[in-house]
Amino acid sequence: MDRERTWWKEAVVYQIYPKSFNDSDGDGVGDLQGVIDRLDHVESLGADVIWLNPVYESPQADNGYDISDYRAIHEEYGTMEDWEDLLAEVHDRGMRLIMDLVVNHTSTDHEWFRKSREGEDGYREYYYWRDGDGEEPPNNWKSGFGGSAWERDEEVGEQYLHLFDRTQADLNWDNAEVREDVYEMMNWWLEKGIDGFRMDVVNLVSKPEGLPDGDPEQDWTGIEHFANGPNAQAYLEEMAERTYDDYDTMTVGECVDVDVETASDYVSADGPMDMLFHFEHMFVDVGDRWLSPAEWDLTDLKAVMSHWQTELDGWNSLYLTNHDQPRIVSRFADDGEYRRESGKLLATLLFTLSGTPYVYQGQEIGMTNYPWSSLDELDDLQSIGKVEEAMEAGEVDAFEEVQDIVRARSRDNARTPMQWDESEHAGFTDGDPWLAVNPDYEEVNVAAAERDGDSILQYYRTLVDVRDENDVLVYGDYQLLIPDHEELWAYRRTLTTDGGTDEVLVVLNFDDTETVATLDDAERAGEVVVANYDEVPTTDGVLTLRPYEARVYELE
Ligand code: TEU
Repeated sequence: MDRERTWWKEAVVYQIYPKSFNDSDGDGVGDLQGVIDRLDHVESLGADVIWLNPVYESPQADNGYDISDYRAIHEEYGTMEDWEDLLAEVHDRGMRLIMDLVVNHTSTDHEWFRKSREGEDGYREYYYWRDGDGEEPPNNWKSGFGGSAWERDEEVGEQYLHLFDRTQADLNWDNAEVREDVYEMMNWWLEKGIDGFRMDVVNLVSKPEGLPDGDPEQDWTGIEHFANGPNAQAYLEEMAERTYDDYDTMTVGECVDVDVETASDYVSADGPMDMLFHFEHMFVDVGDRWLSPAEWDLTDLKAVMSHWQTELDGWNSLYLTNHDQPRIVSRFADDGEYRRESGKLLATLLFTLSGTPYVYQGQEIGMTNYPWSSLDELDDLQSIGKVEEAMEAGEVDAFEEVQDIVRARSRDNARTPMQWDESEHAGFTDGDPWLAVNPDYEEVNVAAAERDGDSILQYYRTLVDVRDENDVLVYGDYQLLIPDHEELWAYRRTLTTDGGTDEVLVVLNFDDTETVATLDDAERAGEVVVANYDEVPTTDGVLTLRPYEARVYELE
């Protein structure tokens, strides 16, 4: 483990999805002034860095991940002045701000794509245009949102590649002009004083010569070709050299279909990124297709996370959800009777593993998945695309048939408006919210959590302090214990410095029943550092944990 002390290793990152965070002008859509108005909440949590999802000019087909102008702010979110005020307010509070960098693709409304369609000098090669065979696509690659990854443009008479929505055309990074324009744009934002980037699907930017067909058995056909392509490492290294390497920044790359070995090339000490988001733990409950659910076992989740804890040559990012994933209490624990204990249990996991923890808005109050009951209620291109694809294939006749899967898996679960209080629309807006507010908002909201000294929110604040005060939780080695236990996740963290060796034991019960285990380490269990139940009984090696109980002990 690379123990060199660095601010972003000791940081806690709070992720804000501006469209759903807080609406200041009553148009039902969150905005930048709304973020500024709620910075006290973020600061009070003890967050050090804010990751802002895309706020750039965009037709909003994919809620901002379809950018039409990288140097302008989306009108519904406010103005560049509002953004500059936000940056100043964040810095005045001693926090940092990282922006979302979306350069694998642009919106088809972007000037580059318009010039490319018109074949303006040199712009045609900014994207992937191919003849294809009449109506047939040039290859069998699929879009991550369902359907073919190719769209025919009748006027151009050719097809263009889009690994996501047809309004998100993939940039041709093999074209040095494209890379130059991207680096210039990044330096423009760095000069404005941002503290880094979260980089969207950044390991997809290099596509192999000839764009060969993919294995049709793959749910995302072609991924073995367009993920970690032939020049991905080289382009990321060039990007780092030409932009953020000259600044005191933090970079985290979203990398689909990456394993520990490839990831180590990207984030090792001399790699082009500080950390990355992998998806291996995000697929423990996903079958071979998006629409096919799979029962998940704790032993699988433990195995995946422990592998990254011990085998990554670099620094881990720690996340259990974000704007693309379901709510964690609903997914990994219990969002009913034990929602409070579950929220705290998962927080304990996130703050006691080695790496930088990311908290997604609403996670700190234990927000839950939404009971979607029709396709019309949904906004997320991926959920809608996957259901429509199955309907077109005749696999699904009615929404009811896939309702449970959509309720469990839809990205919209993470995008329902933030729940601030018990007032109408959960205090998110005085207008009509762009997406439905979760009906549990009268119970699950920030105001109620503030009034309740034993709330999940208060527990997050405690964990932030505990992590600040215990370097072993940041820089310590990780050792999984009882790997085959199906209800308990137990591990030891160990840090040896000149001042001696610190050890802590973390024990987490992922079951809704009392669970007993014998742990040698528990014989050395000393002071309780933090726990999500009051009265923690002493132990002589035999541990009896209550439903969704979490305990962190100092080891003597
Ligand atoms: O997501 C990439 C991506 O592949 C995820 O949407 C993935 O499909 C999902 O996590 C389910 O497993 C990024 C952004 O985070 C996402 O919001 C965008 O829609 C997408 O890229 C295109 O920019």
